[in-house]
Amino acid sequence: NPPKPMYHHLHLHLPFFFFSSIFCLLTSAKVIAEAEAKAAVGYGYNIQSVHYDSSGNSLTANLGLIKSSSLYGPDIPNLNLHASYETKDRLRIRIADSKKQRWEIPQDMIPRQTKTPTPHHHCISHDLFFTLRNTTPFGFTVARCSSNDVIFDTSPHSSDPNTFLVFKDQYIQLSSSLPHNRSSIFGLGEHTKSSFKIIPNQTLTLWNADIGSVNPDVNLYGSHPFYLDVRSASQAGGKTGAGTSHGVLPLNSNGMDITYSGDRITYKVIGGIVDLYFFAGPTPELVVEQYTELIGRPAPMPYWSFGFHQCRWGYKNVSDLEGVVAGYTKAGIPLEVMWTDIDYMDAYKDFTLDPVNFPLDKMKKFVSTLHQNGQKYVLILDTGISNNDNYETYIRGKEADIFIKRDGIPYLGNVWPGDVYYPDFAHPESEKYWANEMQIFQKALPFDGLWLDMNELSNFRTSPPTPSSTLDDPPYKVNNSGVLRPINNNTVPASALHFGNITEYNAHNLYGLLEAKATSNALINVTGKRPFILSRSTFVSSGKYTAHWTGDNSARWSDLAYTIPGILNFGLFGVPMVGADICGFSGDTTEELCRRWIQLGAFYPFSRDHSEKFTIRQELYLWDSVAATSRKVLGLRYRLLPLFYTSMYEAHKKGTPIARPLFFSFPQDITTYEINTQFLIGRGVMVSPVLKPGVNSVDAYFPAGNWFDLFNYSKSVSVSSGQHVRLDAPPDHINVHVCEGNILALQGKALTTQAARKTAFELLVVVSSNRQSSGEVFLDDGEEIEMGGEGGKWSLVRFYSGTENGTVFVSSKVVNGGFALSEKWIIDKVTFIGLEKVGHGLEGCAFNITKGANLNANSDIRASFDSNKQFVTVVISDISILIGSEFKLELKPKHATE
Ligand code: MIG
Repeated sequence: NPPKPMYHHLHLHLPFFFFSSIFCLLTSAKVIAEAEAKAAVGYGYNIQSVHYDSSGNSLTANLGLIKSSSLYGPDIPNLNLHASYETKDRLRIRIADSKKQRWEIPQDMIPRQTKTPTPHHHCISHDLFFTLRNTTPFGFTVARCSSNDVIFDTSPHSSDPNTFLVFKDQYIQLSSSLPHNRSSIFGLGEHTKSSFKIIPNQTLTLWNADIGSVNPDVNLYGSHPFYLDVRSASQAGGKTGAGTSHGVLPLNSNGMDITYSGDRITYKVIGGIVDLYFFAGPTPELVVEQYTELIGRPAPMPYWSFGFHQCRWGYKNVSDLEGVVAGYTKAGIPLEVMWTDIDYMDAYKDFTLDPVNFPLDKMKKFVSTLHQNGQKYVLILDTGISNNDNYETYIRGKEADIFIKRDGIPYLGNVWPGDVYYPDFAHPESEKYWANEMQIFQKALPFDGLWLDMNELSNFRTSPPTPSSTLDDPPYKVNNSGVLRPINNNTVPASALHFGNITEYNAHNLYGLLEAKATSNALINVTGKRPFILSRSTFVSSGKYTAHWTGDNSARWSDLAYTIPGILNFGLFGVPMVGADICGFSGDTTEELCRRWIQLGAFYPFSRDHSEKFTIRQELYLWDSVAATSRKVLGLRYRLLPLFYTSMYEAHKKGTPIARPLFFSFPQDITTYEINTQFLIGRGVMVSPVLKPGVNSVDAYFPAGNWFDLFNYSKSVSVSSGQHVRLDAPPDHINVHVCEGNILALQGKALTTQAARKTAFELLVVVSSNRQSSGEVFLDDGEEIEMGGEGGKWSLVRFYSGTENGTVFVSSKVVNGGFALSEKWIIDKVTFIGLEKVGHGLEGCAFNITKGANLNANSDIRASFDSNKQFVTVVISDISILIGSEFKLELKPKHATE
């Protein structure tokens, strides 16, 4: 065994970096001999020189290769490492070839916010510190000043070359140890997972592919190399409190395998550079805020898109569509948006209509009727443009010369229309082309949103590799679809070229992002409204442009459960508007599965029923029990629309997901890190679905506090510390609870969001004995391009509740009241729940509005006990308070009962 290396820290003049040197007799010869005995992937690098920037913000080191190895191609001999504090919460470590420019995601594809850094003082304005270790080979660590907790540690194990930095043209390896048992990591998608927390001993592959999400653990449609690391309290007397969180993003678009063992994470990437960003947190919420500050905040979604959507592959014709819409109306189930899949097209050509089954005149009438009824219409677009000389969209594309090329000519793929060419969204002219096609079609048929499918890119043809190219068949093979399929399998070959000679090899994972970006810009230009786009393929920053659904799941109970980790992951990735095909895509669903699925799906941020052609029909009105439960759960969803929409606003401003893991609100409760079957909407509404057949109860985890059933306020769960509780979940019921400390602005049930928005607000004040309750509501017209932008027409109202001199109150602060006042929105009901019996047993209490006006003279007040006689509910109804002006309402005890 080699002697243990000893480190000593050398304090430099600029105090924020430590520089450590190895101090031992370990000979490099011995290390190399051992490495050779293993797979000789690489021998690492040594530090040759270090330069500190005078501002104290950054450090540059020159690295030299110790010895070359031949596996996966020649090593790059000289590297340049640059570590810098970009903001007070963000550290960046970039390692690149010091001689030659390599592929990096261009700024115009993903604009990174680059501020001129102001001098940062190590461990004063920053909580992260970077240490370069002058070992053989070299390594670096990132640690937290406040606790000394090491969050990333690339120190090589001299006997294990798999821990060394390797940097070749088509193979980059970077490895960090992680503290055993103290680090819970989330993210690294897109994969179908039964566990939200990433389980040790697996390889997570990122290479966008048209692989159904029914397949667990393999690479799917999108790539997000970001992870969130939530630490449990350190045992060894350290200062890390449970829930202390940070984020790590290797910003790289190339294919990669990420292996995770529990105490080590290793990236094996087939191109680009090392461009690592660390986000200091220290709460999960702050990590996502800092991450989306870098990559861009989520796009606002139109208000209507929070309504319920119905889709199916295989609708036969316009009367089939009309029948579905009528079915919903007749059953009294909300339907906001009707969709058409590829069936509407003429021979699967984008921007065309099947003249027989979906003729223009009938479609126009259909869409105009939807619009008259306050409903919307969304249609699908596939990426491949049919190679057909009579097809104008193709002719214009050919003339604009914007198709992806290979060997100097447009590359011919094959998808639904047969042979196709793919628009190159890296081409500066492609957006104009795309917008023009959209404009022509929009004029003919005023659709409200677009669904972008097959953009991985999907190709029914697998073209043979070009023999001379190392791109089509790289030396290191990522674990494509779990079976080492060639990267060219069913996609555009890696040797194909985008504008500016960008290879498909490098830009493959970016296609869906670039298409969504072009589509978003085009829609804004064409409609002048806030766009709604649903994209299957995504990458880092896609949330700036699009919503996402988890793709082709199956009508099985396992897939119902997978949807929760899937949706929570996209929240972390900055794509908060996300859902899964309700009732299951492939395979025949059942009444029971569909019933349980709509109970859960009613609370997905994006709520859409969708199914595959040739499966049985699964519209919600088809079974009486599904219809009944749909009315109930979608009824609650529509009452909660202001919460969904206000959460959208929060996501847009700060990146905070709409559907959140429990640990976002309860980071110190380490049990929440393991929860895969429940989630929160916003801060305090918890959804605990049934995910198994034949059961009438659910074991739900409740973090400490008082929780109230949102369907029936008098049913409560109180736990003084986190606890699993068995709840009744009869066939028609899903458990949805609100936690003490929250104030929700609810509206009335309705069949469309437009109708729901015309109802008065109910303020639900969930009183807390140990803290103030609060909440907020954001209101605008739901479709202006900006959300909460300067000069926009919007309102934001915050609510507070607490106790003053034994009197419970609720009051508001209005940030911007004009819009709400112009809409004359009122609160006609204030409900207090969770009042403690003692002191507030308030039969016969009174209320008083001490600020703001009650426009109604006939107000009513009633108090009641909950079913355990533990809490009191007080309902003040028939009041009329303008939501856009500040008010204060006090509850006056007359005499306590019991
Ligand atoms: O090759 O358009 O994920 O939602 O129904 C299948 C037909 C293409 C895949 C999508 C799915 C959609 C289907 N599409």
